[in-house]
Amino acid sequence: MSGKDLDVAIVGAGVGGLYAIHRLRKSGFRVRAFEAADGIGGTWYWNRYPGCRCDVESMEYSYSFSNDLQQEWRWPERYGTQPAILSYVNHVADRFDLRRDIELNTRIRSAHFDSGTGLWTLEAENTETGAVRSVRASHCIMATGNLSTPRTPGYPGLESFRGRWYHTGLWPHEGVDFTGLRVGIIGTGSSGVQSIPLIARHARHLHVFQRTANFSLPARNEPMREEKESRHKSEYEQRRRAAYSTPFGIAGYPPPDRSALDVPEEERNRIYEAKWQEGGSISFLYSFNDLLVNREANETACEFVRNKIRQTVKDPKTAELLCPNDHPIGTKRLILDTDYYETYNRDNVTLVDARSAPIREILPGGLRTDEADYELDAIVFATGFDAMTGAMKEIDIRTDRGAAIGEKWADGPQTYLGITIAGFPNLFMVTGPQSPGVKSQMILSCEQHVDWIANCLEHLRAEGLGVIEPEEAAEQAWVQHNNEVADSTLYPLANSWYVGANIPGKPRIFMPYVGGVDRYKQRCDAVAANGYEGFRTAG
Ligand code: N01
Repeated sequence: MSGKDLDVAIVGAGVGGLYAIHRLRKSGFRVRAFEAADGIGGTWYWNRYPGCRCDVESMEYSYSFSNDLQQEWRWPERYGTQPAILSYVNHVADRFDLRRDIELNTRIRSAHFDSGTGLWTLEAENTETGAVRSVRASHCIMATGNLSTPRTPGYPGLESFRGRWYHTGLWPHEGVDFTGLRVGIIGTGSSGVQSIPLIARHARHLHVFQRTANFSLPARNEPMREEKESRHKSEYEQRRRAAYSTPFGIAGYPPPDRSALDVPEEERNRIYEAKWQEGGSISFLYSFNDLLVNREANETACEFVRNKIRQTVKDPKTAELLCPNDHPIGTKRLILDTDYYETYNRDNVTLVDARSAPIREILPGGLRTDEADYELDAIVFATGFDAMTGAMKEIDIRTDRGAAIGEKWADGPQTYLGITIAGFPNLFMVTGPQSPGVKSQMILSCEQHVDWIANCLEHLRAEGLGVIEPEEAAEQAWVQHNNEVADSTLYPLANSWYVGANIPGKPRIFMPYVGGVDRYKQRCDAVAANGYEGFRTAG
């Protein structure tokens, strides 16, 4: 094919995009990644708020593609902090010489496919100069992330605020000194819950505006134990392989075989207590085999955690307000924290119920709810992201045959395997909607997707095929399968970003695949083994 600059254009240089560069280069493809930020790392580049840390353990949350890398890298703590993970990602980029194929400060504004030439043309804007140029590639990989489009509620008056305001997902690189300030934080998802204890240590006063209480478990972070590290490293190969046979892509947790309802209350609570002491979300959700599918079983775990909150938080009114009661535990991302509930025992922290008295406007000196005015010097929006579809929809992706991503996904995402989209030839996503990405160890899912895509491109090259695109019927069947799997669980009951509930007007569709990494990978492998079943190819 003539007139092309690249075999594969990769959009995004987070953990998925970086591995795509490495893997596709190994297969001999000419690749280049385009990244809007002035550094690599995606999520770990942008989310620099105090307390930002991964909720998957360090020994798991890393690449598996190089045994030397996983043996040599030392993780200092049980869970990686944002700076630790970002330095790991930078190490990987240097070690595998990835930077020569990355263009920073480059935002892809549009991607148009021309069926005549069989090429994608991407409009790449230099974020520093505003200069725009075109890049032409046979294939496009969108490694744009699921939680990469921060959203701030459109309260009137924000522009009049005299203090400083921040979004956790766009945190200033130089950090923020809250010493002596009256701070308000809006949002109590993972970002809010992680940052609240740290902001509270420095602020003169911290008001937490909570619309919905979430379940949070103690992370039990600690310095990495040497024996744990060396045991894990000696088992890495088997563990990584075994991870693909588990629902969350993490090995080492024996699957439970009992219902929570088959166990007497005292024993059940002993099991929950052991998990609570151990720390971690998967181990807690693995207490029993029906916590995510049976409401009554789930309620036993909810009540255990509510009682922990009541025991920890001294003021009974505050404790009750912190007790989640609108969703089954685990159906929103289960949060891991360090001293979250304890923080409400500090004299300088006040919990405000933003459900019964919603925030109405930002004032020059603070904010106003239906009930009161609050004087604030700084506001932190921990209000989340336009998750899973936001980053794709921000790019004008279309074809000369009239397909446009904004229209195609107007009522929610439709994909085949969460990797490809009918109507959009030669376009791939890494951990897209309707894949288990966000419900798994994300780096493992990125590797699995990129490997699948690389194998597919090798197949096309070997067969002399220029174009691949999923059939409409295969896509519809996958969308339906996704919905059926989700509906067989309790997940759709929660108003979470999994269903787009945090974005006003976003269609309510359950977006992640919750059938498990194990089932999902088997399906992806079978599709490839059956000659890319469900796909149309052409020369
Ligand atoms: O965002 P969220 P996040 N007025 O959407 C509230 C990953 N992550 O950035 O529930 C008042 O979860 C909103 O309230 P409600 C992880 O997968 C991982 O915290 O919509 N409040 C909610 O409380 C996570 O799930 C890690 O009623 C408003 C909060 O803002 C995902 O990122 C760390 C509001 C948003 O919570 C997103 O987490 C951090 C309004 N107008 C993030 N609008 C780890 O690895 C929104 N809210 C540990």
